[in-house]
Amino acid sequence: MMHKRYAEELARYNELVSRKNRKTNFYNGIYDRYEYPVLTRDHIPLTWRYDLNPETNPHFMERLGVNAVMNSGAILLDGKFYLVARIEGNDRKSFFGVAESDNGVDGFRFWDYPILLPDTCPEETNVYDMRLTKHEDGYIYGVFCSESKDTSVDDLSAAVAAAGIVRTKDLKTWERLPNLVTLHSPQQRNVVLHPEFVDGKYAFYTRPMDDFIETGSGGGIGFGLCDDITHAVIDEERMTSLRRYHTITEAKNGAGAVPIKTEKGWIHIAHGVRNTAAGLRYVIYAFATDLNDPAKVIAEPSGLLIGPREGERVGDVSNVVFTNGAIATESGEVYIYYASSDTRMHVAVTDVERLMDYVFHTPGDPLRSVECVALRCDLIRRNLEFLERQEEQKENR
Ligand code: M1P
Repeated sequence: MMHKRYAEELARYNELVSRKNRKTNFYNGIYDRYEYPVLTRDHIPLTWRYDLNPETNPHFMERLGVNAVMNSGAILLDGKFYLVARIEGNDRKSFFGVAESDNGVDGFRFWDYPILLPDTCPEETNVYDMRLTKHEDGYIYGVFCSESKDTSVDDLSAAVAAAGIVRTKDLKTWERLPNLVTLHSPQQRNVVLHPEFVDGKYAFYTRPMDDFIETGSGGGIGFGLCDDITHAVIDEERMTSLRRYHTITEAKNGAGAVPIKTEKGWIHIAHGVRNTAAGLRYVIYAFATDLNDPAKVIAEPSGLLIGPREGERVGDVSNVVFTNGAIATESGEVYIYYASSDTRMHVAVTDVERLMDYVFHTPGDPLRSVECVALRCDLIRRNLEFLERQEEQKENR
């Protein structure tokens, strides 16, 4: 006999995972937002949380609760949309689970089991934020943060972040490779594998850090090459998109989705962090790098592409939007998956044409208020002149 509450909870779960999503009336011409998150903690199957046997769980209690579903890698395989989500248990440990949808905006359902990674790293305590790269070598790589306790200092919270690497062909069987070694950066998070070889080598976007939270001397998003992905070692890290004073990247930034190849350059969707009286504020921004030299920034629009809005502002870590996955389809649609406030997953949908227009034609940040307002006055003047010309033409007709 099932517990009487099971049918009720199952009905609620089924209703949630079959709910249709729809565009909101948010408008900026760049992307569409969707009304409902694509994944939340309530999308986690009941079998992952409850013991369904009334003999061992007479009160139908959650035995292994889930606190949040967030920062997800994304990939399109055989026409289906897959998210490898970061699932955080009530115990604060994160792990990965594959959720699948036919259309990328709703209907995401987790597979029967989460991913059980090969346990090759005994000191590793936590794993999160996997980026999925379909590499030209034929593998799908997952690069994620592998976090361990920092035993070199007498501080219970001190941790070390490194980039863990796994690879697969089907998202089912995962081979764990040794963690990335960056010879000149003590810590790494937000590492992304570039999908193509560069000068015959594997290329990674890195985020050099002196410390677990503070990037310290790390000047922004780095880029490094390595010969052998099965023992990935990066010596030199070149800088790509930089942190800058009084911008959205002042405190730190980090690569997000695997860059999207376009005819004019690689488009990167990343995150930038600034400090506020209420703590760190995370937003999503975009930039482009050269097709032949993916470390060289060739366009960087000013400011944020996606900021936390309305309910997105509130969660476990409020005032955060964060991306580590986007999908560009063959027909040119782009699905940007982002988490809000380290709590739930959303999608913003655009296309390559609009993204390119945004990245290559939005003015860069002049870095000073007086120049920003001059830029805006110039836009207003051109608009007023344009409107005047339209009026004149109407009168002359
Ligand atoms: O809490 C916000 C984000 O903080 C970290 O990002 P960063 O390394 O740039 O500080 C990550 O741990 C990320 O998971 C988290 O969403």
